[in-house]
Amino acid sequence: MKKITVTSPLLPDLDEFHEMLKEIWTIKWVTNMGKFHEQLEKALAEYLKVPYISLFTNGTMPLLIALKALRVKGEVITTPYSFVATTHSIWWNGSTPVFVDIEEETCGMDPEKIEAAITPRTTAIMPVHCYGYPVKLKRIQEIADHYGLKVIYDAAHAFGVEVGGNSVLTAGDMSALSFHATKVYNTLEGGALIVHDEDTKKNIDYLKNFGFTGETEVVAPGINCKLDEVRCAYGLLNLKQVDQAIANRQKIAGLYREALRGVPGIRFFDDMPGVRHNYGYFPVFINVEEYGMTRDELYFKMQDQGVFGRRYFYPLISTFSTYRSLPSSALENLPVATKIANEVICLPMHQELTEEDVNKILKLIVK
Ligand code: T4K
Repeated sequence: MKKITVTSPLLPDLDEFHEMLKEIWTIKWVTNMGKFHEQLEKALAEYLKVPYISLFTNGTMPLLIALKALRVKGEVITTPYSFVATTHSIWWNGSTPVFVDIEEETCGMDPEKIEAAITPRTTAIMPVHCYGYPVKLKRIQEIADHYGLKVIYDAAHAFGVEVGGNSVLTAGDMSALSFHATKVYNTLEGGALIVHDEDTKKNIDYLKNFGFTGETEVVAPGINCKLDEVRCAYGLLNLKQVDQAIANRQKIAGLYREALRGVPGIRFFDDMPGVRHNYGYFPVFINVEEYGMTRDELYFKMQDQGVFGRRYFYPLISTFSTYRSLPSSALENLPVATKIANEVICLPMHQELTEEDVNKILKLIVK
């Protein structure tokens, strides 16, 4: 039986990649901000319509480096409905995560829950553009400005997402991207931090390279999270085909929506007005009473037939042992996130899915 997985990596043409590898082998400059690193930063800044970008070895380290660079301490308000790396970055920074609930319409942090979570120790907010759906940027910024808080967006899912023609990545103080193999755009492993000015970019570049500003000068206790030349070359090639990949994904989203609209007990997201989506994920939410089957019954029934969706994001981060004793992890504080985590299945969604695959998946869902 053919296995249909939730995602499949976008891979560059092997011959073209080989040509670039030959060049790297000739030059023998394989890491530490070489030619392809410089080219990829430039190309991505242009593609993403952002002024300054710094590449990283994955999408977790830019979150941590953002917290360090902005000297965030104390408590950081965040969402329990995400990949665990979001909260882990706060923990690694030595800060306390404070969870607030999400809103059903985007699965992002509910801005109206933020103020009640602010204490004298609060210094920052870390929302997530979950599935690439932008959170309420304006409202979050208003609250942050009012209370003097930093905003670091976990934009791991938001590659290429635009609101009103502007990149969603320019919101807040900094935004972190993931270029993991499972993402719309990937460099195998990789990531980036988007910042607003040259000085901050310089600082971030120092921090990701041990704090070195030159051969003999170290200005800060930096760490090593650089992206090597091989992955930068791979990333340059993938950038050429990411628009086509997004277009293919958009077509699949259209097929899913057409077939699932009106099916009792199945909810899904439509495009948001004025937003350029990247179709990274296609979550559906199962209402057991109306659908007549639990989320897990459907999830495992699909697996039995070779269809491997994923329950992103179940369980909630706030239920993991490291975090469950935090006061903000209390279930009554997170009713919407708890409900959504029990309803969600991300259906297979990637550039290579065929109509036949999609029909097979839909047959299992639409009774
Ligand atoms: N913030 C958010 C909101 C995130 O979602 C993530 C990562 C991060 C921060 C941190 O960014 P990174 O430091 O990871 O760059 C995956 C990814 O590993 C993770 O990057 C991602 N979020 C998360 C949502 O999903 P898993 O444990 O579900 O991956 P895995 O290995 O089970 O793969 C899922 C499916 O993808 C497989 O069933 C098949 C397919 N696959 C996967 C890989 C690795 C392939 O076909 N080929 C592959 O090479 O976490």
